[in-house]
This record gives sequence, structure tokens and C-alpha cells, in this order.
Amino acid sequence: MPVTPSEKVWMDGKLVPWGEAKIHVLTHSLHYGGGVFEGIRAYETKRGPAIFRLSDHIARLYRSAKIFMIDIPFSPDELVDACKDTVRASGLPSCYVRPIVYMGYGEMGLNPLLAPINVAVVVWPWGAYLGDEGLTHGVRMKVSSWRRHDPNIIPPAAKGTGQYVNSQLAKLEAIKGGYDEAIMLNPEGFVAEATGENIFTVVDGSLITPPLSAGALVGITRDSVMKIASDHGIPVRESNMHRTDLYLADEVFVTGTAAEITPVREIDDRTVGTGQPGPITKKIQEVFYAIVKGEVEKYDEWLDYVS
Ligand code: PPE
Repeated sequence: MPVTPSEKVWMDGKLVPWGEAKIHVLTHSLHYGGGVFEGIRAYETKRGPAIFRLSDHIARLYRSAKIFMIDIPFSPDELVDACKDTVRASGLPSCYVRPIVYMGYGEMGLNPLLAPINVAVVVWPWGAYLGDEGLTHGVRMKVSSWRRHDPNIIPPAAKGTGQYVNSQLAKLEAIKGGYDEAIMLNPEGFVAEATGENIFTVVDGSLITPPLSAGALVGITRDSVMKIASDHGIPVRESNMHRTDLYLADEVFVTGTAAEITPVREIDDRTVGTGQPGPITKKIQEVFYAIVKGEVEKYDEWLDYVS
């Protein structure tokens, strides 16, 4: 998806013009993939842009950093403010927000402890991740021949930059095969997640999602959906699933900051349910979009208004 520049990028404590947010080719993370990041959305509300679950995202960034022993040279509150400042400076009513902590320029060789740690926050407008059509009518997915990495190879508990090469291999295979997105199984053969989304099924009126131990990222949209479902009397449980559980589910959808709540209409060329977004998927979408727009008071604590 082509990037639309915004006004300013927050780099190591300062807002700099978009075009000046440049780094050296010998940036350590570019070569070795060390670094952690977040994906957050700011939504348009009546009270101006509001960032969805900002402090939860920043907390996850610090947990990811802990796993890789990256000492972030700013406090969580400073990064919360950095995100708000960058969104405010953009003047955009809604946008995607990408904080990234990376190893910078000045050291080469694998020892990450020697490299300087840099932090940036970039915002830009980002529409429907899997397409407007996908958001409304559902996407077509394929179980990938690429497995999600084992937790003792690359920890799925962290949102590390380099681990997305695994997702990219799966995405390539899916796109080249004519599908919208890939589903990844873990080394044991259970469903883990999609390349950049968590996955849910609906069976007999209950929501089911793979446990984190299956190799799913601790998704903030996943958590939001689980809370929304419980609050609306929809039973939710975590359970390991085989790919056939996906084929036979009444409804399937994927969740993520970028993908939001995207229905799945086909998996491995089998129609899911009726082939149309089902009633529970639609209900969750409806409540989710009302919440992010600031229309549901009960969930107002999930919104961080930038002004
Ligand atoms: N699993 C993976 C592997 C993942 O990357 C994401 C987010 C999720 C699940 C959902 O997590 P959450 O956003 O907290 O609900 N993927 C981000 C990356 C998108 C990109 O292509 O870049 C995102 O949605 O922002």
C-alpha cells in the first residue's frame, strides 16, 4: 500500500519534517532485523482524533523490548506523549501510528547490546488493510505452507521487526496464489494466527480463538473483541484448532489494528458459513466501530484524545 506522507516524524525526542526523517544504510536493525514496534490507530471522533488503547500498545512495546533486552531510552509516558504529539502535528482526523524502537548506526556485528537504540513515531493515513471490499464482504484466505515460528526459535510473544520475514513468506504465497491473506499453523499443526492478524471462529454462537500458547500475538484488537463479546453475552473461549475447524465454523473473522475486524468468506477454497459475513461478526464490527468513534461511553477509557 503506497504511503501518503504526513507532516512530522517524531525521532528521538524531536518532531522533524517528514522528508528529513532519514537514517543511515548501516542502521543495525536494517541488517539484522532487531527492533520492536507497534501498530496503533487514531480514529476520528466528535472530540477530535482519539488513539485507540494507546497505553496498552505502549505497554506491549516495552514487553517486546524486554524479551530482546532492548533498553528503551524513553519512559512509557514519554512515548504516549510522542504518539499524541505526532498525531496532533499531522492534522489528520484519523491515521495509523507506528512507534518503532531500533538499533541505530555506529556498530556492526551481531551483538545488539553495543548498538545505539533509536526511537521513532510515524503516522500516516491508512485505509482498510485487506481492502474495503474485504471489510464489507469478507476475504479469501489460504492456510500457508510456511509455519509460524516456534517460540524457542523466534518468540511470537514479541512484536519484533525481524520476525515479520516469516509473515512475509506466507503473505507472498497467499497473494501469488490469488488469495487475500494467509493463515499460519504452528509447528504442531494448530492454527496460530494470520500474517498480521489474530483469528476467531464462531461455532454455535460462541467465539473461539487460538490460545497465545499456539503462537498468536497478544493482540489488542483480539483482547477488545473478547471483552466486547463477553459484555454482549457472547461466550468466548480459547482453544487449539485444526485447519478443518476453520472450514467447518459458522463464521470466521480476523482482528488487528490495521485489519480491524475483517470477515473471512473463504478458506482453502471452501466457503465459510454462508459465504457472507455472519451475524456475530457483523455485531462485533458494529460495536467495535462505534467504540473507536467514541460513541460508546462505557469504553471511553480505551480512547486517548489527542487534544
Ligand atoms: N498478529 C500479528 C502477527 C500481528 O502483526 C498483528 C498486528 C496482530 C496479530 C494483531 O494485533 P493487534 O494489532 O494488537 O490487534 N499487526 C500490525 C501490523 C500491520 C502491518 O502490516 O504493518 C497491525 O495491525 O498494526
